[in-house]
Amino acid sequence: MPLVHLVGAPLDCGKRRAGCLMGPDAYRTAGLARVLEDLGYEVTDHGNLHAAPVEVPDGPAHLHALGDTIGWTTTLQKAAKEAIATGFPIFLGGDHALSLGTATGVAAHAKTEGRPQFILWLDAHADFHTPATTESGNLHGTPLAYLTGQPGFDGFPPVPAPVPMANVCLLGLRSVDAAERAALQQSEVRYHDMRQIDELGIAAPLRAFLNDVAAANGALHVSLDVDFLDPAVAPAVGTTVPGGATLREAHLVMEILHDSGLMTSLDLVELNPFLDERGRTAQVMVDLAASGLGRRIFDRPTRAFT
Ligand code: NNH
Ligand code: MN
Ligand code: MN
Ligand code: MN
Repeated sequence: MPLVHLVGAPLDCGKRRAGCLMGPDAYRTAGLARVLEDLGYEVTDHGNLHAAPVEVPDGPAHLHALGDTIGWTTTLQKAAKEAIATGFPIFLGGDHALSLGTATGVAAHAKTEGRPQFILWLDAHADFHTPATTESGNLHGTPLAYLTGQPGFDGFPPVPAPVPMANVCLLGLRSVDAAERAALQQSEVRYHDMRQIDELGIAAPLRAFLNDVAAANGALHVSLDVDFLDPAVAPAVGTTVPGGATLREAHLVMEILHDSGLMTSLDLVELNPFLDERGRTAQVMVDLAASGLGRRIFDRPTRAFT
């Protein structure tokens, strides 16, 4: 059993609506460490990090909290690289700008091991803007462009090991801006929107991706945005989009991930406890993490068909 590192990243700079800074403590309150210990893991909680100080660059005026976001990226890239060297890191967000640092940090580690990095992005949104294309100016909408090495991230730390587009898979899409849509359609990124999930089920596209991760002996970073889920099951997020994954679809993804043995790191992002209802979204996210790390209803259900 690998050591699990809980890394609190209470960043709230990736968008304007405040509250994600309470995310790490909501996961702790919902019992994440205990749930993982019950599964047999040794768990180390590293507490909450804070952003490295940076001189605020004169970025384009439309970008929100550029300096803070660069500081967090610097901090998290280093923390991720360190944590993954000795265990399985779970990064407790914080908004999705967190992945600018975590995903590039774990990819840097994979490079030192000579393994290709793969990314599974579970999200209603594509997060494939560059600072030049984002209309909102919210940098939580940009990590996939950064980690794949797209230009335009002036002032950010260089990406030590850009992830090839073909190694990225998005599941759950239902809110994609025009610039992202155009860029995705021209790229080798794999993307599966909710319509495709409705038609194929969620397991088929996931398994196809995991086959490629396994064939390449890849490392797999999974980034789970609360809004991947339907707002009826996960209301505590600033950017709810109806028509999302059901609770069981999300658990099935996490269960298949664990069975695959391929997942090497995990982000839990965009939880805004200020918007939650009696902690239920925090609890859903903790339960999903538990499924991803091996919690099962039964080890071996009775065979359904003979
Ligand atoms: N695409 C929009 C933007 O760039 C929304 C991004 N919001 C998210 N991403 N919650 O997961 O502002
Ligand atoms: Mn390693
Ligand atoms: Mn996101
Ligand atoms: Mn989202």
